[in-house]
Amino acid sequence: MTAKPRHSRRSFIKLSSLSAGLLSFQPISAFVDPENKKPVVISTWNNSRANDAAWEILQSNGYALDAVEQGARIPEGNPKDTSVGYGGLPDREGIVTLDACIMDEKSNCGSVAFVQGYKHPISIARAVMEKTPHVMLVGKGAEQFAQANGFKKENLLTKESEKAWKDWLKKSEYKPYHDPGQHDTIGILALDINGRISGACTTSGMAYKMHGRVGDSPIIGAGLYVDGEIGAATATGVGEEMIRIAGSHTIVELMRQGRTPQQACEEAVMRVIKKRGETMAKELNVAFLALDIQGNIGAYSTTDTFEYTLTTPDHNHIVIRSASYFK
Ligand code: SD4
Repeated sequence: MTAKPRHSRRSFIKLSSLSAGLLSFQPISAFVDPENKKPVVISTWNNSRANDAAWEILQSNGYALDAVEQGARIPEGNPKDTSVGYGGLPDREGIVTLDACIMDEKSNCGSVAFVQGYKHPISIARAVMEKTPHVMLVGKGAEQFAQANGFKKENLLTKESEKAWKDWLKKSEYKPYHDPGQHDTIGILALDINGRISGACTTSGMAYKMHGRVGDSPIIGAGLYVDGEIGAATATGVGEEMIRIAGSHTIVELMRQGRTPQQACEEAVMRVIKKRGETMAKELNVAFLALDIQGNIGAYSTTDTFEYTLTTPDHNHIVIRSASYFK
């Protein structure tokens, strides 16, 4: 009797040809587990470079937590990404304030909010998780902690973002919806070859928000939730709506009750629509991603502008348009 091959040649060919020139992969047999769809990384929007960074860790049998942190750092460091980290659009006073959180399969979690002058809040959040008895630090306290832990303080307002803010000031009109061209907040979920699941979420928040406003992204249960026995969920869009329904936690609990990741995302979006009414919900970009510990994924949004990036042994950094309630 011949043993069933654990790894298909098809996976190998697809992965190596699609990834040529992007990354140097280890032999596929070192990490692919097609029967369990592991490893897998999924992130909000077109975040292929973030998935690349995460995949580099996952493909060498690395830890999902390291993968999501390294993935999240990519848009944080990219000045062209105006929704995250360096280059993020400021609040209405012209100040860039950042929010982030991270969570592992054992429900260890860390979060920072309303942080100014540090490019990588996701790594500060991880340090909060690993080095303090707390889950969340905000504002000056988070900045003091960052400084004490060797994070470099720098100016995050790029010339482009400053100009965009000055243009915005002419009308100073804050619309409670998110312009599709303007968001790339990253929520990133990963399942490693050993079945450990983790997530990270990082943002500069809604452009031109009130000074001091914090959205869903650093709130455990709203912008991100992970349960090592069930799966994980993350969110992007108008954070007030995710907070209102504790969106990411809701999705994980729905999966615990037997919904697929897709069904759970759809139910969470429907809850937002029910609470806000169709007329208002049509203006609100709210999107969820979910991943269960078997490697099944789900994605759903209110409006039809949401995309996500998926990387598995069979799908290398493909950007997929999500299903949505409003077409
Ligand atoms: C927030 N959810 O601060 C974030 C914004 C976002 O893409 O997702 N932007 O509400």
